[in-house]
Amino acid sequence: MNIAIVGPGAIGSLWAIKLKTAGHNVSLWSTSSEKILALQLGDQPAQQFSNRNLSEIKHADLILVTVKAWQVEQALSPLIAHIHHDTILVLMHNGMGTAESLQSLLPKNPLVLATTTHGAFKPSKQSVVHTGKGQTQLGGYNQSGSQCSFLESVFNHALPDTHWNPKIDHALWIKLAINCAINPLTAINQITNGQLTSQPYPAVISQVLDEVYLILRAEQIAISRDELGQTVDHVIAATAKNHSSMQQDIFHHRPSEIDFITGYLLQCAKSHGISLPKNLELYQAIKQIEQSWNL
Ligand code: KPL
Repeated sequence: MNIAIVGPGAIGSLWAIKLKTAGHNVSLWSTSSEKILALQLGDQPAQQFSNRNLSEIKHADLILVTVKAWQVEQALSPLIAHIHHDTILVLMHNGMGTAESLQSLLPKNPLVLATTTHGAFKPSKQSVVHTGKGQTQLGGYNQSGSQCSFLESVFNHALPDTHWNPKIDHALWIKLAINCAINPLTAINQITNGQLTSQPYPAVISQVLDEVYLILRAEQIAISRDELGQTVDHVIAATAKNHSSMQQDIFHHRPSEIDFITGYLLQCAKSHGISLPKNLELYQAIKQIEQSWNL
């Protein structure tokens, strides 16, 4: 397939290398103005990719968008006029809420949503490290996207385990719940995920999840409150040494994904007429930190 990766950060670069190694024609669209970019996974030989080539965008069968949620519109708007209406768009990022706006920008294109637990790290512009093997789930957002289940074998062949999930909204909501519990607290307190098991955090996480659970129920996401707590505990244990993405963004004074994580949850809560005071407090604390950089 002709595949373009928009936003070759750590996860995008990992997929670029894996899909190219699997035999696809992979190009990149990054902010760098260089026409050719080299990427190297671990100690494997570097691979060369065409970069910012509009002809590759025009002929792409699939565009994998791996920028952060808040960058999706900005990254795709210069490309919209060049994207063929049959090109499949796959969104892979933390948080929710971007599919709605992308659907209105490209109403005819098949739209697929993805969530991954693979860990990747980019120590330099050229090199990528696969820090943790995980799972990827894909599922259709619109009707034509729902007909793209063949992508399971394309993605799984390049980087297992990948599954097609006809109920991708369920997987995305559970990932959102995990991010609501872990990301703001680790960012505000500048701690690792594992430090959330020390006092006073377990009680705060419990309050956050009680509120998230109200919205999961309102959205008819089938999971019990106990299972939700166990899922979050499991992720904290499995990623104990990690710094969450929001912890790193706040540390480096980069805009965080808060509007697409806790912000998205609060918007849904509002539409259901439900108030979530603990999540609102965490949302406002992150916003306050971000605003303090501009003072
Ligand atoms: O998705 C993550 C993130 O950091 O954004 C978790 C699962 C919390 C792992 O750190």
